[in-house]
Amino acid sequence: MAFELSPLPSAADALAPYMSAQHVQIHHGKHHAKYVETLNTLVEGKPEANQSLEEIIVNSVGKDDKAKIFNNAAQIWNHDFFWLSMKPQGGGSIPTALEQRIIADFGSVDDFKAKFVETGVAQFGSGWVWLVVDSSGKLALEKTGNADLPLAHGKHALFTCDVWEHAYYLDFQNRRPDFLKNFIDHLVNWEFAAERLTQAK
Ligand code: MN3
Repeated sequence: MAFELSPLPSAADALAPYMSAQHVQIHHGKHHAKYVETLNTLVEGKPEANQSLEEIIVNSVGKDDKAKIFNNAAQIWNHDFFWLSMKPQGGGSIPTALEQRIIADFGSVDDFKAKFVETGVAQFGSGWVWLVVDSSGKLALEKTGNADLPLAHGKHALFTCDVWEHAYYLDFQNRRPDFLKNFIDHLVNWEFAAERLTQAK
């Protein structure tokens, strides 16, 4: 049983003009697909071939001899989650239950958005920025390096944004802050995040 590249939740041009079709095609069809291809090579004939991505991630995190398997499995999970974290006509109004939690934990929606951009900019080098439910049950913004993800540390994510350079260079060149602001204002799928919040333990 081989891992497969998950299809995009909407057409490659559906996020334009905020994320170009050319970017989506390369990011999904080349970068994301490559992690799937590599993981299938790495797990061939091994117990991991019959495990879910989540099982592989949890079982391989922090193990030096499993680093390649962790990195590729985690990057598949991260990208699957990233595509689900965006939608056409994204951004905009936030479902009430989630908005109330954001206001309670960040002060205001504007403060939350500013902190999201700040957190993504603060990730030095490749990584991801996440809205998570932390161990005390509060919403928190977190950054992770390279392939690392909240799931590997027992945390529940509501959405993510890719801050690897390949995620923004084609549309935004070196302007990571502009890419992050564009994501939170025009791309983020608040309904998906609100649904994830209802699934938090
Ligand atoms: Mn990426």
